[in-house]
Amino acid sequence: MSAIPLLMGVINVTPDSFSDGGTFLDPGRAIDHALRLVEDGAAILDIGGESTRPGADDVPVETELARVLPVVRGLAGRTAAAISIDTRKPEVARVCIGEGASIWNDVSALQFGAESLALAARLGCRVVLMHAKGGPRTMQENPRYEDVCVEALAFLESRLETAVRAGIARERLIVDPGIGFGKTLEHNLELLGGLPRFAGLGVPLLVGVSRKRFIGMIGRYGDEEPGPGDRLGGSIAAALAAAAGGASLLRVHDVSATRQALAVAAAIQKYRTRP
Ligand code: HH2
Repeated sequence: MSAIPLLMGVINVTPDSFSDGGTFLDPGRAIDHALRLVEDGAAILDIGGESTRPGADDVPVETELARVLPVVRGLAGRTAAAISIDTRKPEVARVCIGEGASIWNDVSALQFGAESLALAARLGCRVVLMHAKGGPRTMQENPRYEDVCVEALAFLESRLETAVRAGIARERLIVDPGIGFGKTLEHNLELLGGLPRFAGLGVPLLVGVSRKRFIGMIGRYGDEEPGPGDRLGGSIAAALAAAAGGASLLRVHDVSATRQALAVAAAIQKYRTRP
């Protein structure tokens, strides 16, 4: 692990997110939670109004905006943390960036909206380009790859090139291998094990493993697969592995516990001796 990664705290303003759906649908609660995540150590707040869990239904623009906009407005100017809007929709990104968000986190890598590339170039915001195979509705239906790392790398390289050609400065771009987006347990592990290869893309690497299903699958003890709220230990283990693999940003629900684990791992690393 070199530098400690920055933490992006997750705020899902949705009724149906896989781990915290319904908890922060009230804007006041979402804002309080976001400010708490900043106190806990989040450098970025990622606000989402549409669940991208496998099988999730699409949400109309107006509904998504009605969920996220009061939260973006309520946080703008009240926190030193950067505000990120987690959306595939250019209409939602445009309004939220205008109201104080500075990062567009797009799980479709600016492919969902016909005008997304041009809009991101015009807005001058930072952009997260994430790899996914298929959309949320169908992505977990038997995803297949020859080699998931090679495919994700080629996709991200091509999206970076397309984004730069569209006028988005390379310094503004961040990539993400999209853990859990059209991937089996093994694909997720291959990506996490292969993270050092993503350094070759030459832009910061964001990784989101927090509370995801693959952690429940590995963490099964007896008959029960731990649910999203019982995946903290595995989420931290995966976050440490991602940091060791070169991630410079980690998207997490549990900011305080992750920050502490990263700090301890980094402190020990400084004293590591060779046999
Ligand atoms: N994961 C989720 C949502 N957005 N964005 C990036 N860049 N990387 C990720 O891994 C990622 C993401 C899914 O997690 P969550 O927001 O907790 O759930 P839901 O999509 O059900 O709201």
